[in-house]
Amino acid sequence: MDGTMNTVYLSLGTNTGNREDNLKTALKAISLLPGTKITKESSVYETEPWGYEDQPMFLNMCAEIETGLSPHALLGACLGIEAAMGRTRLFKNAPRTIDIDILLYNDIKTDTEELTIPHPRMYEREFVMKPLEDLGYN
Ligand code: PH2
Ligand code: MG
Ligand code: MG
Repeated sequence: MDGTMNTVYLSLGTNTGNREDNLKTALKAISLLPGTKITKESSVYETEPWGYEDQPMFLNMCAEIETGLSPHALLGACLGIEAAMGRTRLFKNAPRTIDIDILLYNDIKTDTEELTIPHPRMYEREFVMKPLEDLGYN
């Protein structure tokens, strides 16, 4: 980290356990990451499961953060928070305590095996685009 701050948009989703608490716990953990602060939070939306439909309703929201972490460091941090919150990955689109996805990172484009920015499916997902609008993105 060299002191440069970057503007990042994150998507959060949860559909098991106490979903409100899961969002709060995840936001708190994000705010405690090195060189990171949360600058905007969207409203929280209850949404129908997309992709794999036979599972509980989600709560979704987006957050804008300022961070000195690189895209890959931030990805590692988000996966670490997911794991610490008990996230398991039984199958694609399975129910989860928390999913934290990097949507946008400044205006960079990157496409590696671990990380694609902008998030490749964000524009087709109402549960992402609606909360993102709350943050002034359009
Ligand atoms: N996340 C998915 C797949 N389907 N559906 C809703 N409603 N909300 C999500 O966050 C979500 C989903 C994959 O990450
Ligand atoms: Mg996701
Ligand atoms: Mg994810």
